[in-house]
Amino acid sequence: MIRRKLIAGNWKMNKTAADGVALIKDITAEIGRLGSVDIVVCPPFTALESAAKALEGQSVKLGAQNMHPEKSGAYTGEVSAEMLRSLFVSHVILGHSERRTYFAETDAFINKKVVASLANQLKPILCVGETLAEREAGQTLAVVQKQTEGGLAGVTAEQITNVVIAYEPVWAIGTGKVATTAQAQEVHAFIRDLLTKLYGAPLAQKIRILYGGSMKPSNAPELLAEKDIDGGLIGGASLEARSFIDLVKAAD
Ligand code: 3PY
Repeated sequence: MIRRKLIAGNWKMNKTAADGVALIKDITAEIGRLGSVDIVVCPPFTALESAAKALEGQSVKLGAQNMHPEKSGAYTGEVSAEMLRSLFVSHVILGHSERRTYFAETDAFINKKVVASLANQLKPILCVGETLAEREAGQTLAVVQKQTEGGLAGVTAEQITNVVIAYEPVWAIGTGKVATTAQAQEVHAFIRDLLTKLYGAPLAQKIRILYGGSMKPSNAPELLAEKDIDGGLIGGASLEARSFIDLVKAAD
């Protein structure tokens, strides 16, 4: 089963709207129509509208970094799936470890967002991953299982191929430390097995599992060569056109 590789840039809290447009122009000038890799950029909310305009007619897709599960209401500072759809957003990162850690997001809350995103035709990029303490305590697979099953509760077989999973070991995020290829592949294969148990092999083989955590052009080719690593969720290296383009090319 051939899965198209997906490279998604998580800009986090970086780039004004104008900076975002400039970066998108540099990226699309070189790889806007690359046919063999799916590409998503995820700017902050404030840059989504201008990013959507800059992406018109391009094959690069637009993602958001978060959303609230409710449709509307008294949720100061939050943004709904419908609001994202109105800006031509197609993907949304959910359950990133920074949201789990700094904003105390639980699996149950993340699951509500996953369900709401799918109900609104958004493709969730569900992030899972263990902390260093959990890895050292031998809990990696148990943590990843709990987060994956928790995040996917209620997601149907009809919906599951619209979900992207991102395995992001927390100890590799923003630290410059990368999981070895073997460490990453072990967890990706474990997630694929779990998806097989939950949804059956034919569907599990279609689901993309990205690696995230200090992925950059120098380590990408080795990681992307692994059988269950279907792309990357890219932090720092997505903020600069050259490194993001090189990552996309590594996935080509
Ligand atoms: C990183 O690589 O730093 C990320 O957190 C990607 O989401």
